[in-house]
Amino acid sequence: MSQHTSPEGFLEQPEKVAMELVKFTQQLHFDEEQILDLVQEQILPVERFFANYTCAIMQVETKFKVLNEQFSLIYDGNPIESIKSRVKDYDSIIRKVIRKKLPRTLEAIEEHINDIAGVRVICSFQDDIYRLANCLLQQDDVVLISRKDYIQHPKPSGYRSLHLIIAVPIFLENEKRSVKVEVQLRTIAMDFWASLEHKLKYKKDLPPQTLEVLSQELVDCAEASAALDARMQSVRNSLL
Ligand code: 0O2
Repeated sequence: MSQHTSPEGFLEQPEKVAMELVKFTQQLHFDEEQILDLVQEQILPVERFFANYTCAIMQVETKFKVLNEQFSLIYDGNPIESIKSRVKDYDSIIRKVIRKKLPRTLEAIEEHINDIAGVRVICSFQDDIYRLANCLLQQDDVVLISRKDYIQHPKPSGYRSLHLIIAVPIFLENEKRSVKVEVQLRTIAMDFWASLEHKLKYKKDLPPQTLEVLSQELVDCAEASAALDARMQSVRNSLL
């Protein structure tokens, strides 16, 4: 049987591999039911794999929604402006597998890629980011794997956010699993900046000189936006 019929093959090009499998089994004179069973057998582990991350996202989103409600009773207003979540798509996972020279197995991907599930929490004020992160990490079912503070230590690009890699339990039909989630906490200003800079990153057709000018402009914008966050925080502190 073709090597592409493994679950790893499905990870790369699921539709193409499924078609290949159908053609192959037709040659062996399987009936339609057998073909569908075979395809299902190959796809199921991949679907389960991604479903776990969707469940973990739900858990983490709920935790933040609860904290948002709680905080609104203590402080004036909700600390969270919005939450954006996503499960990383096939293409991005495979690109990362290649970049990190990982084996193309679900086990290796699960072990080494930490941002398959991503939850981005957008706050108005910087202090709320740390308050929310601390409350999340105090919960006894949340395990902190790593913490990167790009607010205190911005990237050379000007990127600022607080990143947490955590593991949370999900409860399935017959088992409990621990699933990793990347949480990015940032202010509205940090998010606005990151969205624009992300667009520049994927603009491949710019002349190098223009790219350099725009990158420097974005570094300046990041500094201006950090100053704005600090001023807004200070006004808010005076109102509390
Ligand atoms: P996407 O589509 O946003 O998910 P690794 O995750 O292994 O590649 P590392 O060092 O753990 O490497 O990751 P890092 O740099 O701490 O965080 C990666 C994610 O943070 C990125 O995800 C972005 O979402 C965001 N990020 C980090 N640096 C920048 C930056 O300079 N500009 C912008 N706009 N976002 C940044 P991905 O995987 O790039 O993609």
